[in-house]
Amino acid sequence: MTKRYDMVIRNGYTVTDREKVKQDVGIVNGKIVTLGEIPEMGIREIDAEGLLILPGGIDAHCHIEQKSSSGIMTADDFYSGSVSAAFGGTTTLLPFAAQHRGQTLRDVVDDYMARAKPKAVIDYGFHLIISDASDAIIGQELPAMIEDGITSFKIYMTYNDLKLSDYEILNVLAAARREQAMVMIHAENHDVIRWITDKLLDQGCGAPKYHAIAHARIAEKEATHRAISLAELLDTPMLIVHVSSEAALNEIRRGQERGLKIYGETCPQYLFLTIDDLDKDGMDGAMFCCSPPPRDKESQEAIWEGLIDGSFTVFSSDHAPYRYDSSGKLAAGPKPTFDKIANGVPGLEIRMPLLFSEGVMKGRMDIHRFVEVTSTNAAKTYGLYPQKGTIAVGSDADLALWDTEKQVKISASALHDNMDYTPYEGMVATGWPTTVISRGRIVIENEELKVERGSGQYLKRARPDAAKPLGRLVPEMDPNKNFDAKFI
Ligand code: DUC
Ligand code: ZN
Ligand code: ZN
Repeated sequence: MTKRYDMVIRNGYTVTDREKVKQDVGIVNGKIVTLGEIPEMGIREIDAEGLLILPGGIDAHCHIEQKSSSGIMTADDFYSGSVSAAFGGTTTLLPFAAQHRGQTLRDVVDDYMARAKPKAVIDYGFHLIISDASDAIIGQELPAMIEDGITSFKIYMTYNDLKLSDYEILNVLAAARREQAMVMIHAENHDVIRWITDKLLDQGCGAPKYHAIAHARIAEKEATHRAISLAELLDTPMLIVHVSSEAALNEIRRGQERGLKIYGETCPQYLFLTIDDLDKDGMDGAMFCCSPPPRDKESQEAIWEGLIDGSFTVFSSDHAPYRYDSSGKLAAGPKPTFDKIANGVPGLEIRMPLLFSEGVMKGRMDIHRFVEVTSTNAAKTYGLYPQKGTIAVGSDADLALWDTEKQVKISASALHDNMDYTPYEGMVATGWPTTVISRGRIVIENEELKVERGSGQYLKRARPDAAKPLGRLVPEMDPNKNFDAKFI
């Protein structure tokens, strides 16, 4: 007798952003086709007794096989990166396809596609990083990329080789509004950072901890305020990435309170690390240098609050893995000044388990909110919902079966990325995904990888609803009536 289901998962509780239900999950051809009681047997039967069945995570901000603007390659390629993500319960990756000035967007995307296709073990899409905002790029190339399913892109307000001027940002926002793409922005004031850096170096203050002084909170707050103002002028939705401080978070809240489509993202490093980590012996603080930097205990609390109260939309890893050796953090020499240390920390694999452990298991965060910030909202924000990000009939069978009692001591040697350290060494996570399923394929089981290289699929994304402008602006400015009119 032919079996109707490829897989049936029984005896577990499914958990979405809305509800927790004891029900079976029936899967055919990689899709969820039945939820409820399933009398028939599946070709593959999974017993989820005692486990929670969550949507697979979506990591919407990670740097994989990406060369930094100073030419340093991340330690993870699409194989090690995707394997590591899967071991931590993530089933979809949205890394960056990063344009270096002078490159066409088409070349950039082709290049990243060619790297990812033979290696990724879970599904993936790309955001673009746009460093060249010339008319040709913004006017012609970008619309073609959006049409091809890359419906979000990141721009920078800092870094010499990436930074756009406010004028250029406005051009980019106008294009995003027209094309209904989501703009992600790295909001730090470049000149503030540069000025403080120069003063610190003049005084001989080059140790890693000064990275956090140079990347002052005020630089993040000012740029966040300015970015939101520019988005408000053009009525364009915008997502502020990797928010580290209460001051920047409050700017986001104020924008949201004014009814703007402003979204915020935060990351594990702002919940679990502080500036004290950058002040470790010798150069060890380099392992914790990322931008914006981890702040203090009070900032951690404020960031937790924003995650719990709904101010943040997504929780991403910002995995930017540079090894603690001459290929990565110490590429500029054995004792570089802080401004020469590659920015970034790894976090693909620990992103969900640490938040689950410290948030859900310790009673700070509701499990539905956990699902929302680690999966559902990313799908909605980036045009993947309801294919990804939920457990529903018709959705991809991307699932993580969590054992809430499993304890794991985090260590670099046990993680599956290609790093030689983890900033979270020694932390103990309670709760870990033990079986991870992507499009009905078992990816991780019994602590083993079960799929082949290159079995992940590229995701052509829709234009996100979240990227639709509010459409409430005066279309043309009448200077005699309203000198403050907004327009495009
Ligand atoms: N910005 C990122 O998004 N990731 C790593 C470093 C940075 O500045
Ligand atoms: Zn950034
Ligand atoms: Zn990043």
